[in-house]
Amino acid sequence: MFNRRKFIKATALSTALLAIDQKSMAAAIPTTNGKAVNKPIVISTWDFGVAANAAAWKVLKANGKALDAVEQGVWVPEADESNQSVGYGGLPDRDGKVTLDACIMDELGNCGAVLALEHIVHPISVARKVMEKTPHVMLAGDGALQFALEQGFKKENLLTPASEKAWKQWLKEAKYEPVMNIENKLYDKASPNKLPGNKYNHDTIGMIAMDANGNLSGACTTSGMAYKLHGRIGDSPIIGAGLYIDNEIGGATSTGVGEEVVRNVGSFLVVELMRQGYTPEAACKEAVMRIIKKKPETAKNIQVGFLAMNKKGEYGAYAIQQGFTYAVCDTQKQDLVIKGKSYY
Ligand code: SD4
Repeated sequence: MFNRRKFIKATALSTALLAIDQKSMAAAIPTTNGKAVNKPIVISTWDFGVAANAAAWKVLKANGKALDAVEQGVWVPEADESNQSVGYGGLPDRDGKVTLDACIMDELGNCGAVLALEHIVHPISVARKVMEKTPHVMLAGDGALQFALEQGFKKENLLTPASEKAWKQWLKEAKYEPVMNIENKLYDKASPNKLPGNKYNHDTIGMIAMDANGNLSGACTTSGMAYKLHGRIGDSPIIGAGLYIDNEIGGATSTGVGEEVVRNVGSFLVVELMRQGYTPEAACKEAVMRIIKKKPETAKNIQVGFLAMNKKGEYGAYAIQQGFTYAVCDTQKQDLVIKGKSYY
């Protein structure tokens, strides 16, 4: 039956589509249901995602694979010593050791992870080797380091003078509980909990890319929560928690207090919600609401943010606290930073 409202909506949509410029039309390939797919595209957590996306974009625009894009994208913050929450220069645990967590997942559901890896600047590449060269998914601690060295990675000191100084300052009070992801609420105020000399308290990079062939991959890498207990693992290297990719549906990644993400298997949840028809932002919001519902008092003082993309190249995010940003790079715009919506 003819439905007038649907017809008007459809006409408006075609007019809007016509308005898309030539450049983006070249990249927009219609799907079977007639909707244009926004690809290639890469998104990643926080402002520092812009530089990471730029490196990933080089791969994507040359028709490279999403898997290579996400690996090379997150190399940027991993190697950036001014970034004290990822890779080289990351803040150490309470024993002064920089221990890194990372995972990677491709369009076939292959994945690899390293947990509490020390001395290697690019844990994401070790995670990729675990995925490609072993029958396993995760390697931890000394075993992960041994494997990395066998694969030819160089052993380096990751504790920079700035991070060592911040740790020594922290040791003066050395509260048993590490200061968790308190974000802008406490962090921006002159608070006794403020971590000294530390621009990035905790921020993990999570990245999701879709290449020109429409295949998705993701990467997630972090030095984890500053001054954590030695051996503590967060959500970032856990497939399903810090990252999840399903090439039929989309991908999701997380940042914030890893324990709460693990408890709710956050990224898997977001992807499953998208499977049920949720938009990326609505799926992220629902995953955040689960955390808040289970622990309303805890949630008031912590940050968790989810970022997701579906197979149409639509994306969205949602966080508990304000201040969560993410970076987007597609054919339209290469350095977009978006403020994620939040509960508080
Ligand atoms: C962790 N989720 O280790 C990481 C830290 C982080 O933004 O993402 N902070 O729990």
